[in-house]
Amino acid sequence: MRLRPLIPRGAGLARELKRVGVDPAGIRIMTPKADLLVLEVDDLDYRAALILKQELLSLGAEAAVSRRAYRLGGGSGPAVIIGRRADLETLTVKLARQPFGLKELAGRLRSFLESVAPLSWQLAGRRLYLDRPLIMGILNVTPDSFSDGGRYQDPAAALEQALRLEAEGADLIDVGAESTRPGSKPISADDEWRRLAPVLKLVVPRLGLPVSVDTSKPEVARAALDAGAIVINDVTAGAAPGMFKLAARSGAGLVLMHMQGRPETMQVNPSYRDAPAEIYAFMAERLEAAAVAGVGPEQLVVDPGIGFGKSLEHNLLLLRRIGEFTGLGRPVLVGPSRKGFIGALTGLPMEERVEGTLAAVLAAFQAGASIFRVHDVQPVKRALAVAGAIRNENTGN
Ligand code: HH2
Repeated sequence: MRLRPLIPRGAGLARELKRVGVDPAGIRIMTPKADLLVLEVDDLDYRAALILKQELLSLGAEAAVSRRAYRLGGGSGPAVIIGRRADLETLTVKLARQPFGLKELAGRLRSFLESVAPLSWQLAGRRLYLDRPLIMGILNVTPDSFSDGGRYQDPAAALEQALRLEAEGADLIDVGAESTRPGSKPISADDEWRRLAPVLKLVVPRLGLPVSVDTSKPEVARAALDAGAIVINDVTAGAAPGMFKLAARSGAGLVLMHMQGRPETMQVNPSYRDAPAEIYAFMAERLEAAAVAGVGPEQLVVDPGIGFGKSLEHNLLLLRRIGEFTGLGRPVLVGPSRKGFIGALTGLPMEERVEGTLAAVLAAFQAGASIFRVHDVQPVKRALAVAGAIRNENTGN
C-alpha cells in the first residue's frame, strides 16, 4: 500500500494574502484552512474504501473511490483522500480501529503526515518541528513543588540544573515558580515574579534552548517574555483575561492545559461522563477562543492535564486515548512525570518513579503525544530515541 500526494500543497498562500492586505494575525489563522491534502492510496480493499469514505465524510472531508467499489463481489483498487491536515490527523485515530487494511493505512497516513508536513510549534522567532518527540525539562523554582520543591530556588542552583537538563537532551526548559500540586495555595503575581526574575535573568542568556514559563498570570507571563522566555505554559488554558492577547501580540508559544477545579481542591472528587471526550470539547473551545483573540494556531499546543482534577482511572484513560487529541490539529503535550498515579500503581515514593514515568511517556508517545514535560530528561531522551526509531525510521536524536 502506497500513499502519493496528487496536488502540491498551497505554498505561497501567505504571500498572496499579504498582497491582498490581510492582517498578519489573520494570515496565521486563515492559511491552515487552505491546507488541503489530496492523496492517492494505490490499492485498497473496496470494503475498506467504503468505510474510508464514510469516515472522511463524517469529518467534512472526502474519499473518491471507484464505481466498482459499490458492486458486489469484492476486489480492490485505488482511492483518493481529500482533506485538511487536522481531518487526516483525526482519520488516523479512527482508522486505527478498523479492518480490511485500514489499520495499515492509518499507520502510513500518520508517517506520511509527519514526513511531508511535520506539525511545528511557533515560539516567537523560533520554530520547533514535531517530526520527532520533544522533551520539555522541568525546572521548579518553588519552595513546595511536589517532587523538586526547594532544590532550585537559588538562581545558581537553578542555572546548574537548567544546563544539566540541556546537556541531557531537553528541547526546551519550563520554569515554574508557583506549585500547582494538589492542595497547593495560590501565590500573588509579585511573589511569583520575585522567584522567577533572578532565575530567568541568569538562565535565559546562558541557555541555547527556548525557555517556557509555567504561569497562568498574564502579568507574570509578560514579564517573563520581556526577560527572554518564548513559551507560556498555562495550566488554566488561557482563563485569565489578557493571556490570549499577550500570546497574540508576542507570538510566543502557548500550552493550553486542562484542569478540572483549582489545585487546592481539584483532587477532592473529580468526575466526568467521558473524560477524553469532555476534555477534547474543552480544548476545541479554548483553541477557538485563542484564534478569535488573534493567537496563531501554530503557536498552540494542547495538554489534557494529567493529575489536574483526575482520578487514577481518568489519568489512565487519558493516556490510553491521548491520540484522540491529535484530531485537534495541534501537537499534544503530556506531563505524567513522577505524578501520584505512578505512586498509586507502583507503591513507590517520588524519587523512585522514573520507570513509571518512562512507561507513561512511551505509552503516550505510541498513542500520538509528541511533547513530554518531565523531570528526568536523560532516561526519557534515551527511551524516546528507541521508540521514535521503531515508529518512524527516525532516530529521535
Ligand atoms: N504539571 C505540573 C505543572 N505544570 N504543565 C503542563 N502543561 N502539564 C502538566 O502536566 C503540568 C504542568 C505539575 O508538576 P510539577 O511542576 O512537577 O509540580 P508542581 O506543580 O508542584 O510545581
